[in-house]
Amino acid sequence: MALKALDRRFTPALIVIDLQNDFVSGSLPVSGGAEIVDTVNRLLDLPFVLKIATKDFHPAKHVSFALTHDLPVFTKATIFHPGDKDRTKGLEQVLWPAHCVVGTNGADFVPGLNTDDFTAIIHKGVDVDIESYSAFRDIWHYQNSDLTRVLKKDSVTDVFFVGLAGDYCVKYTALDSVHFGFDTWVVRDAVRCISDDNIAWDEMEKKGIQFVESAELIAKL
Ligand code: VGL
Ligand code: ZN
Repeated sequence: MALKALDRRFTPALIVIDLQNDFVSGSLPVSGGAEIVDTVNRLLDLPFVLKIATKDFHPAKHVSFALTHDLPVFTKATIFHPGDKDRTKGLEQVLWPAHCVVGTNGADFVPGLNTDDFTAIIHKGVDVDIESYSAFRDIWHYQNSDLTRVLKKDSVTDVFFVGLAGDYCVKYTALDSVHFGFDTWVVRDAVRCISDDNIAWDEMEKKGIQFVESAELIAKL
């Protein structure tokens, strides 16, 4: 067993989820979001094989915005995929304040984030009528992004997640990372959640996501 552990390929990638102005100081601020930027920068100095960023990147009247439906923010509504002609695959989702609109400052990376070494930037939620929390695929799983291919091309074995928000885009991307066959880690002190409960952590742990602190990772990589 020990030998097997030694033989094991370990090709780590870092994925920085949605460290954008709107999630830190803009229309959908995640409490404590600004605190993780230094930690993320320290992790970006480590020898990850790939350093990938994601951006939430919505058109002005995106389906996930409350104003698109003339409803109050943070209400829940059943959203249907445009290709779902029978209306069987509707999913209940939160309607958000408008955020990360293409071409606005809210969609930009937060100031201070070291963006120099990103090998790819994955944009999500770019179609007006399709919502995507995960950087791998939309909420209905109609379409996959490039992310799996990008990771497999470099034979990535382990994916480490940091960023915002822990209970939405980090969680759903990490769950999909498990689904697509990667050993999946969330760097606990480099993530902040919208809701302050621990439901997201429990759900991730049950589904095979592992947790690590940035200091452990810095000591090991
Ligand atoms: C996110 C809500 C809406 C996130 C994105 O990045 O976690 N949350 N869009
Ligand atoms: Zn969004």
